[in-house]
Amino acid sequence: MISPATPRTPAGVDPKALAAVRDLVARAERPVVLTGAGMSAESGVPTFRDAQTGLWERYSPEQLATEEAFLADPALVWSWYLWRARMVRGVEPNAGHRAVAAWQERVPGLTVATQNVDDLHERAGAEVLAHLHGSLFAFRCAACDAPAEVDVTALGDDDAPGSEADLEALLREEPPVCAACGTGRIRPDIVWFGELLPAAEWDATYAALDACDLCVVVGTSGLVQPAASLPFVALGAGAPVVEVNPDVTELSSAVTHRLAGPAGLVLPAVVG
Ligand code: BV8
Repeated sequence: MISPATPRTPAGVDPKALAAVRDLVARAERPVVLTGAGMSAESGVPTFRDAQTGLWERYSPEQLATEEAFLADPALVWSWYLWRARMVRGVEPNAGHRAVAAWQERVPGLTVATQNVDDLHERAGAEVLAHLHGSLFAFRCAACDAPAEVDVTALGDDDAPGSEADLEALLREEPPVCAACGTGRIRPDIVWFGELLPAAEWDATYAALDACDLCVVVGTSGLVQPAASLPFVALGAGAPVVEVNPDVTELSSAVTHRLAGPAGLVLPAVVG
């Protein structure tokens, strides 16, 4: 007879590893959940590994997510970010986001730090300590750094946010001129490749990992530095590190337990 407390083991996940991780979760008082693009994949937000779709397929994120690209073609980069922001507004948090929020509700000492620039953790009810790479919904002046308000839902035609027609409408958008200095262009408050991560977010995440009693890393390929090195802070502090990812990654050989499945299935089974 399976007790109701025993969750079904998601396909591909080692039952023994799942049981060990459930035990660690039950005992953790200061867990840290580190998330990457795979956390939002089941919500319909493409990861960086996914091939770009539609009009974007001829560009790579590494090309567009740079200051050089923005200076070379402000309208192209600006419309890519507006389109992504509107696309995120058109999707919902998944069961993985909801499981993290439920866990934090149960264990207030739980910290969430994410590489993701979407707001799906927050929309699932979780409090996020750090967006290590910024947010699709924050903007600032490229010249004077003054923060700027941009209502992404007001832009584009009334086509479905994130659709091709929506994108076509946005492609004609030029980034606005800064109202504070009158010269700079408004850019996303996002960390582009070649740019430093925000020191406060980095320091807070580092400190949380140095003091944690469990680290769960979800949906990251572990390729982009310096965020990819963060799980090693937890390992160095003697905490177990659990990876939730259907694929083997740069981190897989170093973690304590690997749960080889999608966040939306594995996290509810882990958090229970
Ligand atoms: C820095 C915001 C230094 C943008 C992002 C040359 C010049 C300068 C720097 C470098 C250089 N060469 C290398 C570097 C360092 C560079 C870097 O690491 N490059 C990589 C490509 C090698 N890093 C930087 O540039 C960083 N800054 O180094 O500054 C410096 C020093 C001095 C002076 C000045 C500067 C800045 C890096 C931040 C870049 N910005 N995001 C935007 O979003 O538009 S990074 C971006 O890519 C994401 O935020 C994320 O961090 C990363 C993608 O990684 P993942 O999140 O892991 O996503 P990915 O698609 O890779 O993987 C998804 C995973 O999910 C997969 O494993 C998949 O299996 C899994 N998955 C899929 N489905 C699911 C799932 N998992 C669970 N459930 C599922 N359902």
